[in-house]
Amino acid sequence: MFETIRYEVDGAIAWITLHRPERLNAITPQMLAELRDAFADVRRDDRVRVAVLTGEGRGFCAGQDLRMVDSGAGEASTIDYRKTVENGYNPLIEAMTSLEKPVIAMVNGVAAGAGASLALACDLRVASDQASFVQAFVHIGLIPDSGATWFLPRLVGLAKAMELTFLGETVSAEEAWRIGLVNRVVPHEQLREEVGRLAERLATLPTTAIGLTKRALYDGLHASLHDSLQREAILQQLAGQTEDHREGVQAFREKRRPVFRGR
Ligand code: LHQ
Repeated sequence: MFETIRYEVDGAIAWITLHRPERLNAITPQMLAELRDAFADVRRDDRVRVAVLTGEGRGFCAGQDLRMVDSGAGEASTIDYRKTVENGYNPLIEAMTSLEKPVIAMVNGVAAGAGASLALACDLRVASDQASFVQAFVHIGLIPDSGATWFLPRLVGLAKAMELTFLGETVSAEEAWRIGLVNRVVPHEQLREEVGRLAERLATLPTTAIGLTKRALYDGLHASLHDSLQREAILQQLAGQTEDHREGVQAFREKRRPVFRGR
C-alpha cells in the first residue's frame, strides 16, 4: 500500500524504510504522508513496541526532493514553504516524538537537510561507519527545519549547533559520535544486526514505562524543576498501574529475570 516507503512488522519491531534509493531517499509530499501513516500504524498496533527508521541503498535521506522545488532562474520558488513545513513535515516530527514507544534511527548513509532532522527526531541514533550528517539547508539559502533548530543545540550544544548549521559541513559518523549526535557507530556490515539486537532488547522492556519516560524527558526540556517533579509524580502513577511494573517487582522478589509484555 506504500510506494515511497516500506513498512514491515517483524515480531514487536516495525521497520520503516525510506525507499527512493536512486534519489538518496529524498523526501516528497507522498513520502511525508506515507511516513505519517506508518507512524500512526506504529501507535495503533499494540504488538509493536519499537520502531526503526532507515533508508534503502547508500543514503539515509537527502532531505526535501529538490527536483520538486521549482525555482526558475533568479526567481523565488512558487512552493508555499510555510504550508509545506506546517502541514507536511511538522506533523510527522510531532508524531514521532509524541509516540510513546522508542524509535531508533538506523543511519545507513548520508543524512542531509530534513533527512538529518528525521534522524534527530528519533530517540536513539545508531550510525553505520559510512554514515554522515549535513545541515545542508544553508547551501540552498534556507534555515534548518523539521525540528533541527530545537534538537541540535540540545544534543550538541549551542556553539556546535551554530557551526554545523552556518557552515553546512559534512560530519562523519565518528565525529557525530564524538559530539553526541549519535549514540553508537558500528561497522556498516553489522548495522542491521546491531540495530536488530538493540530493538529486540528494547522490545523486552516495559514499553509503557519507556513511553512515559520519553514523554517526561521531552516535556522536561522546557519545564522548571518544579513542573518536572510534578509531572514525574503523575506519570509514575500511570506506570505503577501496569502489569509490567507488577511483574518487575515480583521478579525481583523471586530473584529471576522479569518478562515484560508491554502492558
Ligand atoms: C537528490 C537530492 C535531493 C533530489 C541527492 N533531491 N535529488 C526544503 C524545501 C522546502 C520546504 C521544506 O523544507 C526543506 C528542507 C530541506 O530538506 S532543505 C535541504 C535539501 N537537501 C539538500 O540540500 C541536500 C542535497 N543533496 C546533497 O547535498 C548531496 O546529494 C548529498 C550530500 C546528500 C550526497 O552527496 P553525494 O553522496 O555526492 O551524492 P549525489 O549528490 O551524487 O546524489 C546522488 C543522486 O541523488 C543524484 O542524482 P543523479 O541523477 O545525479 O545520480 C542527486 O541529484 C540525487 N539527490 N539529494 N535532496
